[in-house]
Amino acid sequence: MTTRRKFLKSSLLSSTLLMPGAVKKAAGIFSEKKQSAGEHKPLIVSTWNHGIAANKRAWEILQKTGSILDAVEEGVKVTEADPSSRTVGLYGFPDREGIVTLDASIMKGDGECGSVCFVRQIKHPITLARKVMEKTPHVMLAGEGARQFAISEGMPLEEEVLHPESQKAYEEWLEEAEYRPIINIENHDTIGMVGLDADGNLAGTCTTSGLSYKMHGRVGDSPIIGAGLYVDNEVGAATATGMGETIIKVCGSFLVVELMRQGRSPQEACEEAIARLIDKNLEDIEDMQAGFIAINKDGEYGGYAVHPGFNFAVHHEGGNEMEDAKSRFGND
Ligand code: SD4
Repeated sequence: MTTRRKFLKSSLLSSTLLMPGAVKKAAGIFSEKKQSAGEHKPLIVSTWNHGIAANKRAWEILQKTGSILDAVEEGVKVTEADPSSRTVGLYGFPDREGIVTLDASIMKGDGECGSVCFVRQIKHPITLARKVMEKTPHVMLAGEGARQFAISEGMPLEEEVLHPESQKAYEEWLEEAEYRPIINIENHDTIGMVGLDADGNLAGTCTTSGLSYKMHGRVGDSPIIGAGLYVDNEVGAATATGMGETIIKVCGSFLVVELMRQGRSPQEACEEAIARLIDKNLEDIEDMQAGFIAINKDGEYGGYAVHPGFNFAVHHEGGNEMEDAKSRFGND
């Protein structure tokens, strides 16, 4: 007997067989594979000015190992270890209690992913996130559990001392202790990186010390798969920066990838996701920055933000350059 489920399946199959390729692509039914292994043009894109140094390192690793996963991990480690970064890694600004807590995520195009959040004393949270992905049956570890896992993996714990600049800024902030996250002004710049290798494999990373002077325990979008980062080998990859709460509300990076699956270019997908994000966050929009970057399998990329000020670094075979993102507001 033909069950209803079987009937639906066979009628869907026969109707999709009759659809022209372009219609199927627009309907998100399949992604056309134009290129095969070895034919893709490698590309690495990452957020903000620190993206240049991170991309450079990622590109070197890609040339050396051929692994896009190694590349995006090693690339953002440059920023995590940079003593001049107040926004990524242990030299970042602290939370309200004067403690630096870190969030990070990593994802491969086959859907494997790992993340850590609210973690202390770890110099390279991105490496810890990769260990969660590769060595545990879980996707995400938080706080003390993440730290214990790091210890069990032989990762050294760093001393909890604020960088002198962070200490000074924190003491100044304590005078009023007013929580006013104005992201471009506080220059609170997460690094998100997405990359494509010559075989068409994608990977991405995202790592941050989160919003400065956040509530102790606050976790942003960066370690949340689908919000701060999403990667799908069938389509492309996206990552986010800015006010994490607004990004989480729209599953931002997942949204960008799904829009590309439906046929949008990376640029169009970022613009549409920002429009959705603005729509869902109208009350806070004046003081709130958020931005996305995205790449697809064809080696196209895009970036877009709510307000001006967001930029990203693009590394392809021709070089490594900064681009200013267009934004929804402030263009007149
Ligand atoms: C967060 N998205 O924790 C991060 C902060 C950030 O540029 O990206 N700033 O919400």
